[in-house]
Amino acid sequence: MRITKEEFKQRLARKVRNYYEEEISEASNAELFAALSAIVRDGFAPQWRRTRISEKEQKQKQVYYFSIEFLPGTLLKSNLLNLGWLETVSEALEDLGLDLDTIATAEPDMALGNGGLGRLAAAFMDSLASTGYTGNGNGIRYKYGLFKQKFVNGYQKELPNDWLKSQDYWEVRRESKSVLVRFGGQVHMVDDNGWLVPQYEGEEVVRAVPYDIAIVGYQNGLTNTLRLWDAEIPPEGELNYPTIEDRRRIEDITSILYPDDSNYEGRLLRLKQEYFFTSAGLQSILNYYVKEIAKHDFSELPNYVAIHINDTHPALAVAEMMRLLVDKYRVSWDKAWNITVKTMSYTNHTIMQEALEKWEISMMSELLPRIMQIITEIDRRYVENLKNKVSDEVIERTRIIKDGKVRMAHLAIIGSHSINGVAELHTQLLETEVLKDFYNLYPERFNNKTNGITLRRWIQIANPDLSKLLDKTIGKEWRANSDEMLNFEKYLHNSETLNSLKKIKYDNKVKLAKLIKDRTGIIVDPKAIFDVQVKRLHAYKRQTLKLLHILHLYQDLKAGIDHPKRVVIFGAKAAPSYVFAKQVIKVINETANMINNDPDIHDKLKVIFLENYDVTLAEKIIPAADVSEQISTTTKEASGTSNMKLMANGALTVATMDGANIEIKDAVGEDNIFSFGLAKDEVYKYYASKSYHPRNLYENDAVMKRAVDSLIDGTIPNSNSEGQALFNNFLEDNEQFLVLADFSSYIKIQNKLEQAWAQERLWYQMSLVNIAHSERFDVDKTIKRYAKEIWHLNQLKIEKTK
Ligand code: Z16
Repeated sequence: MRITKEEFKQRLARKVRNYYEEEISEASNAELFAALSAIVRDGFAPQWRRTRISEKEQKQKQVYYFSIEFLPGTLLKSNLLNLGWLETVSEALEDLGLDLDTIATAEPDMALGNGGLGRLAAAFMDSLASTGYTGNGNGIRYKYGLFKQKFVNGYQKELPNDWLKSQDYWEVRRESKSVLVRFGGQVHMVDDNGWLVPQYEGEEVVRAVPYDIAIVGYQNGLTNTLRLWDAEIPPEGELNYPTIEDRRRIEDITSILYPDDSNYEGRLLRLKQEYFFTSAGLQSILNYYVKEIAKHDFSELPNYVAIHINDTHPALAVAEMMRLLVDKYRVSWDKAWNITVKTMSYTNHTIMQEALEKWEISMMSELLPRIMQIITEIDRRYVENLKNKVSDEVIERTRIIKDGKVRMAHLAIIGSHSINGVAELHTQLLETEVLKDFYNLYPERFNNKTNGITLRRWIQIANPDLSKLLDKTIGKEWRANSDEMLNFEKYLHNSETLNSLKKIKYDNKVKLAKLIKDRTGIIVDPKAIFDVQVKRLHAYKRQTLKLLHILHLYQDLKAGIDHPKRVVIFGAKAAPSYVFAKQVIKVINETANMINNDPDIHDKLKVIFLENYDVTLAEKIIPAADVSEQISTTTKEASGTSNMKLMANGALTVATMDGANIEIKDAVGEDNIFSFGLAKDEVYKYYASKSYHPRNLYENDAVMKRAVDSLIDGTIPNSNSEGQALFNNFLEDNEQFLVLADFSSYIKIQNKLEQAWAQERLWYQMSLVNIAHSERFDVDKTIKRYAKEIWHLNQLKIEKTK
């Protein structure tokens, strides 16, 4: 549905009058946002309804993406873009003396995720709709999103993120679709006409109420649904006279997002959350199937429904599906198992041991007695089936239950027909190292799906000037079809284009410099190299290596050795309980303070650690980056996705050959990336032979020693104990992230980068190549592979709106 400027202005005036009895000129920014978002909702409502009707008519197979995190950020501009209204609305507002970007600041950032995994889930939602598939999200409507980060004396402090305070403008509560989820109590199996069915006693009943969020496809008339569940007291009759305590316990289930990225916490409440949204989602899928598709013939289920398990948090879906099929719908175990495996697929996002979920049997039996029985039976049959086919060792290594614990990854693998990693190297490591027993058992289940990013958000919305340059050079087609971006490479020797690229980057840097000034009071020179590392704070991501480089540069400058001007920009939240990560934050903040205030340094080097890195802040930092730091210990970063966003915005990557960095290098060629560090085999050799002795490196390298010593010799003020902690960590025998092993290689590549920076034309040529080849990481390509190779979906036939 197209809109004209005049129509829009009329609608806006009407909304503001209806809602607030005001004229546009009197409305506050928050009021303007409320009115504008209402107009957008009215805009997609007809196509949301039409999509739902078409689904019922065409009965196409649908995917349900189960994820404990979704991290969409803000939706106003992305909905405007996807409706095809962005330009018109932006210009109309300008006519009225208003500014869309200002109005957009009133929208709270929907931070229902920690980092890469949650952001990927949100990108997949946007992409499923934009590529024309019917895909549904299934997750949790957390009352509090990921904490807001503040620095107090250089220490991280966490504040609650009360994003619903101002109401959510995009969600629709659908009480009629509520279901009940049961926890605890006792279960007895009783005979009912020859079928053993569970009888529950003393369990707690929770009402799951869905809130649906529209996911508007990119100018294609399709709108999908992201369904987030809220936990509430069940209606009268289910629970007699709930006390305040009962109410609190139930509402707690969807109260907070666990703030750990790639780290597992064995809390009961987390297990409750996992079962809550998994059970609610499956019940609502089966309700729909019974009503709209095939009554009680479940053998057809895999032809209509694909369920994706995003990491192991929703892995209970395997057992819950069995429970519903066997107990509720009375399908035989073998048939139900066959249906379950054909329906489920699973993505692994990490090889880090500490991230793997293992729930105590005792905890699971108490909270989910029937589910624990079912898992025990799945495990028993798994062992039984493999007896005499493979060695007992393989069975013990792969079975679900081991040492009193339920291994969730094993449940997901055994219960799914597809298991994928998120980058080529990661999948290869799953097959040959981490999951090699499973790979030998089920080689056909394993496949790779390299992650992607939505170029709609990261180029079209975040970098409008770059978008216009692409339009001008290669035409507008790239906005719908990213293959076209490869044509940008034809402009490699076009001076005008290279100059435009330089100007666009400079303008974006000026804007970011203003933000930095406003938030920190620090003035940075937009002509300096903007060197960016934005991601969660984690030892394996090695913000520490960047810190050592900063200390090295500082010491060089103090000693009269010159370097080009550089502004190092960090954005990173640490999990609140992650002590080492918080120590790193403190040391970086104190180092920044020291350098930024040292008159000898002037503005040769600045270190800026921006508070509260989230999607909204990413949209401001990434378009202004010259350098992208992707320096994880090789083998540890499953994929990474900030690497892709930065590349798409023309930043040059400094990269270890880890995760998707390898594929970035493949795409741009080795001359257009700065790669360094240990290779995968060298890392594994160190691990296998336990022969990494960082103290030897430190004693024999004066440059390294100088940088590392500055952590403990009083150079950096106010961080003695934290500096000492980092120092001890670096020098620990067999330190697992190999920071010092990569130090000199890192310094060398940074020197090479400085030389490239001095050759301006060359730099922007490299930048241009990176932009052109970011098409390889367009999430639409990733989603099409999932749709074709894992979910077996067909596109919904829907009329494109005029
Ligand atoms: C997460 O964000 C990731 C892995 C994980 O086990 C848990 C969480 Cl919350 C990240 C990976 O670290 C990152 O490499 C990857 O790009 C991202 O998931 C999406 O696949």
